[in-house]
Amino acid sequence: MTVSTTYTVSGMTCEHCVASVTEELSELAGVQQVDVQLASGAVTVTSDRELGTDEVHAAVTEAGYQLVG
Ligand SMILES: [Cu+2]
Repeated sequence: MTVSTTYTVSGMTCEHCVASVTEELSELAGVQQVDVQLASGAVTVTSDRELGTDEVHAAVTEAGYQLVG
């Protein structure tokens, strides 16, 4: 199965932020692709399983940003 979920992350201001969020989310088990739109804060994560909001929240927090939706 393939699941794509779009989250909203606040606090990202540049490509370095995008790279940090992408790196942390990519480390979650089963994640295949992470697409970040810097302007809107939309982060789409594609994975081979359903991700828990808690683990996504933890990864975004670890990167230094806020999961707001
Ligand atoms: Cu930045």
